[in-house]
Amino acid sequence: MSTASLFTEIGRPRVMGIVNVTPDSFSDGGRFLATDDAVAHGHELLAAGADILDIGGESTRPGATRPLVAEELARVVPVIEELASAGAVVSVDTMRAEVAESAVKAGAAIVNDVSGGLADPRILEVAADAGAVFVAMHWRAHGAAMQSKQFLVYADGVVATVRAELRQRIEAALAAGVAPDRLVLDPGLGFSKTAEDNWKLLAGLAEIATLGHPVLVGASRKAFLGRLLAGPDGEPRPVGEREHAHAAINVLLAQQGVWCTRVHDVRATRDALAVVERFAASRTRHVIDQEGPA
Ligand code: PMM
Repeated sequence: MSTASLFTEIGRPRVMGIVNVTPDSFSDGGRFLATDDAVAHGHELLAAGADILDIGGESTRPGATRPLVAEELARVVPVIEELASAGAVVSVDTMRAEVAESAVKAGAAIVNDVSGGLADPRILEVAADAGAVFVAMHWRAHGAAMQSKQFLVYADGVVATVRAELRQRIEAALAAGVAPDRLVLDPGLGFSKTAEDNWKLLAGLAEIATLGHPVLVGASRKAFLGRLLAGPDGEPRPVGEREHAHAAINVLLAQQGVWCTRVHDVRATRDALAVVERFAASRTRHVIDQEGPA
């Protein structure tokens, strides 16, 4: 698939299925650390209707320690090679230029950098030279520090500040040669954000979209959903029991014209989006029946 066709209108958000080849990701760490398990999981996600597979070898959870470059490469490159050669549209979830470089050589069409090019600025040139799509997420600090007080300050309100900081990432990406039609923005839910910030960003996606690039959102299984669904004892709902709420989030994302939703459970997401698509078709018919064809 050409990268340009990734942006044609299909009436619903693209679904990016997550393949975490890590020992310590917050929801599925350790489950797909072996290459064969990760590849098999990728095939399951494709069969469930994933449009894109996002393959990552570094956990970005708060407090995580970073793997060595060699470890990250050994985790992701063989998985990308196998899935890309099987025809999947592959994204690499990395903050490192060196990993992105090997990933695009192995067949990745998308570089998904949660730091938006801040952690290792050369990654922007790597994406540009490869003609890859670049996902620039809003980010302020690595796992160990990201939820500390200083990184939770949004002087102009979270939506306006995230928008302004993403605009700087756009400028950096374009200056490095990333094509404007290959640049995607992500508000970075949970990354130096409180639960309240995440909800404000979800409500303010239209403002992010006014920057003129497609928007990707990753809400799947995140802590703000666990907190929303906390029991009477105040304990957050466990990670594996947040999917119904996430289905509702996917409906909201579709209604706001989001380009892509990054998810663990592809089947549940596609089911929710099927409802949105069917409803939209029915509403169009209803309008035509009432008003006649244009
Ligand atoms: N979240 C995580 C990892 N990578 N990439 C993008 N673009 N957006 C996100 O919100 C995002 C990401 C953390 O979640 P995980 O540990 O389940 O992968």
